[in-house]
Amino acid sequence: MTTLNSTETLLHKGSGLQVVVGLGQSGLSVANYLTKQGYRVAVTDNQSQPTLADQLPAAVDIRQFGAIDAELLQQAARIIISPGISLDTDAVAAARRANIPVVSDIQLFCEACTVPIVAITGSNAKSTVTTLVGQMAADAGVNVGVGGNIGVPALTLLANPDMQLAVLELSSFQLETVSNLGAQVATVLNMSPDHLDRHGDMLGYHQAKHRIFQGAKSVVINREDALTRPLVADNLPRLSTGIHAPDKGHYGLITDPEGQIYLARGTERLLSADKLPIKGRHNLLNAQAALALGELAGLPLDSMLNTLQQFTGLEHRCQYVATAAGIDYFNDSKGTNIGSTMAAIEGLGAVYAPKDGKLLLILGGQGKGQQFGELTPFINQYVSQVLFIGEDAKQIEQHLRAAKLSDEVALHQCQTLENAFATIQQVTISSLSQVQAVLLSPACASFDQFSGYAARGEHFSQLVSQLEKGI
Ligand code: UMA
Ligand code: ADP
Repeated sequence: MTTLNSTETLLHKGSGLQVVVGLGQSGLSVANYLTKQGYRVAVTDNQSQPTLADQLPAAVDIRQFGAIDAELLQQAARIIISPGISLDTDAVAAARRANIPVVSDIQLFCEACTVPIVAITGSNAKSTVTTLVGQMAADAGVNVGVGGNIGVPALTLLANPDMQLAVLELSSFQLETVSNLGAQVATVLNMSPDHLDRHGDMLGYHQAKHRIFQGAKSVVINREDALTRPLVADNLPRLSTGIHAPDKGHYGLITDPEGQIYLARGTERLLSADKLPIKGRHNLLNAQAALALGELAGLPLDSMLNTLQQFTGLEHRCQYVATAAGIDYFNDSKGTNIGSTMAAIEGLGAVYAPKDGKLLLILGGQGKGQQFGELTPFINQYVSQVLFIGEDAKQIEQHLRAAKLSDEVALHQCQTLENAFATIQQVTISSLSQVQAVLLSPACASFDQFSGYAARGEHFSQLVSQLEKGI
């Protein structure tokens, strides 16, 4: 570890010291990228021994771990902040007050990237649509890089010299420090409350998300959600998606007299919905978004329609796990905000509730400042039992009760997933419960009890398999 003395400080300021704040995946990619560019790079992280420290290039000789080093930040020519770290963190806020530029890895990426970018954000469906567009491009023979919030730091895509197209999933955390992204096509897929603890309120969250449109050459808009509409010039090429019959050239759904639903472009029926392996109304919107983004990125329609017929969806997103004692179990651990949980309840409710079956919903974790009362109408319609787990369980129960929850919905405080499974056994032993499906869709982050949503989903699946085996 090195600390800077005052002479070094001057030297570094003059030569443009780049300070990387946070040594997770993105921080490591930034350190690698900037040292290769010949910059002097320093890294600081709250943890005293970040696990990725031994992967840092040797050229990074300033490593301040154990706290984010405010003095080091004051000596930066530029700060590259990791998405998990708030701009309000004391040391970062002080550096901003001193007019030191603070950017994300995505800013470095868009400044260096020479190929068209498909930029995707939204409260939900980002990973699904990003993966789909990436697959559509690959199936069409395009050398495509897929990265960003999806778990592949964007800068690592630049290692591919043959890349022809970059498809980026972007979070509000990554976007809040990005200017002039200049995407070939950009979209905000949908907007529902999320990360309000970081952005303060819906306005702050909306402003961060809409930075994705800066410098965009074309846009995709969700007609069902006014908050996705960008403030851009009227003559900017645009395509829209929605659940109703579309205008000429736009995407939507057409229902024939027999009730069969089709993905449509204008009056043209493209594909019958039952040909899509991914199910539910929300996935019909996701498929349209991928088609519209692909079209504006120059991908051929026929090839994209073939991809859609092969795409089976991602793990932990309303994923069927197993049937135990006649009850179907679904893992929607990636349902980490109320918008995604609404979509999951509606999607499964449409399948189970008409058969007189009611859903059992497992909810809870870290609530991120959301208003859980907004879930109540969906719960009243489709759910008979709610089991709460995690840090904010009590608060979530209070929100539901305060929002006209039906007396017919039973509530259980369980704290952990293990306890929830004990409760499931007690509840479902009675035939009166009518529960036909159990849905883990927590509407919350998982970090109070798990290393992430994937670990939470895997734990859920393990508990289901124990139930199946009667353990
Ligand atoms: N750290 C601090 N101080 C803090 C918070 C974190 O020092 O106050 C340090 C931690 O000790 C750790 C490092 O910062 O060493 C972690 O950085 P990070 O949280 O930014 O995580 P990365 O590993 O860099 O991963 C990030 C994204 N993480 C977040 O936005 C929280 C990943 O998205 C993304 O895949 C990755 O960059 C590559 O681009 C994950 C995510 O949870 C999947 N995203 C959120 C979401 O989808 O809801 C936005
Ligand atoms: P993200 O990357 O934005 O978190 P994912 O594709 O991983 O998006 O899906 C996250 C959650 O959102 C899943 O639980 C999924 O069931 C739900 N979801 C998928 N598509 C939509 C949609 N169009 N609207 C609302 N929720 C959705």
